[in-house]
Amino acid sequence: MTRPALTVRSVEAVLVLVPMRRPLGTSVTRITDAPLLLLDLQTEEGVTGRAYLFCYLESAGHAALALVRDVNQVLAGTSATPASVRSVLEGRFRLLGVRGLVAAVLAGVDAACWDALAIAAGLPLARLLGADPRPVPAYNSNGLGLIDARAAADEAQELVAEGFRAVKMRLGRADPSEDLATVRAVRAAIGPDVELMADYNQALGLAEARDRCRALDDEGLSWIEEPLRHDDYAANAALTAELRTPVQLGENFAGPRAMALALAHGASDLVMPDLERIGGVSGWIDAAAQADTAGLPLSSHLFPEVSAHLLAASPTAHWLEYVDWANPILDEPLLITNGYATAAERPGSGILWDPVAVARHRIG
Ligand code: SMN
Ligand code: MG
Repeated sequence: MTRPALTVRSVEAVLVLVPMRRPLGTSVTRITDAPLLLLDLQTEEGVTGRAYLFCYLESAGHAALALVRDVNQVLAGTSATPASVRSVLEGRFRLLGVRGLVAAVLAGVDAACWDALAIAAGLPLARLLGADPRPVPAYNSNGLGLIDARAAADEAQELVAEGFRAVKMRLGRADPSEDLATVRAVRAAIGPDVELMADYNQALGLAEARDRCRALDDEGLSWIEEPLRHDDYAANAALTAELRTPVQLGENFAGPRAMALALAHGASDLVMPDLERIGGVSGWIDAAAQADTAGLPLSSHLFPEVSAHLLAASPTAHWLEYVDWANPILDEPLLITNGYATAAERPGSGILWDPVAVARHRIG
């Protein structure tokens, strides 16, 4: 039998609740603190791979923490390659179903495995994936929730002043004219040269989306994100065909097969998979190949530290979504320079915890 290069010793997790610098009000919920599950995959060889999950709700963080205990039980002593880890974990969770939170935990463990592999190889993750780390354009997504037009205009200026050439705002107010007025106020505040993205977080039905998105079609938005429920690919395709503004979908692609189905429907002009929902680094590699084959621009969702490596290695890389939510517990947060994110040059994905900050924010 071939000996594995790395063997899993343990997989451990810590749950932290990190206050966000700018609370994020979306069309469905308002988030003020980020529940992050910090994963450490230790190997017998002394290399530790790290990754974190964004759990959306504190309760989901505690549930994910419990799932990691099962992960640890079945992985200890097995090969730390992503393919082997996936096959062991898919077996463990098959009867429960590899979906939702279970799939997210598997994606996090996959990302931690890739981190360990890259550290063991002495390479930044982007190089392990066959690419040079290179600057990727980033938009500032830290805020611009559902706040009133004047506050949004001020906040948009602050987001640009943090060193970005693009920002994303949330839409989906009960009154469409308030959305339109806020888009115009933000545009007036940032000027014509800063790109502006808008995200409905699935707030609309098709008939309403037709009216509301058409009314925004001349506002110069770089994209309209998730106007409809994410998995009604036929409805998304109909809307995409009608609008001049590109439609963006992807943070809810539940693995590469869901993305393939969306692409087969022509559901959007642009795609933005999420590391935790697309299946970790392994899932992203599949997604990046699909976007390349289909000729679709590919952006990232959250997880800017790992996404900077992944986009550097993605042929149709478009925008990196920048959020600073993990910064308080990271030892060396991702650097943004002149609106570009550059993946860390140190081996791995560059994720290191700040132990003092982790202890301060730990809730599980
Ligand atoms: C979003 C992501 C995570 C939490 C709240 C809102 C949003 C985005 O959909 O794309 O940033
Ligand atoms: Mg979104």
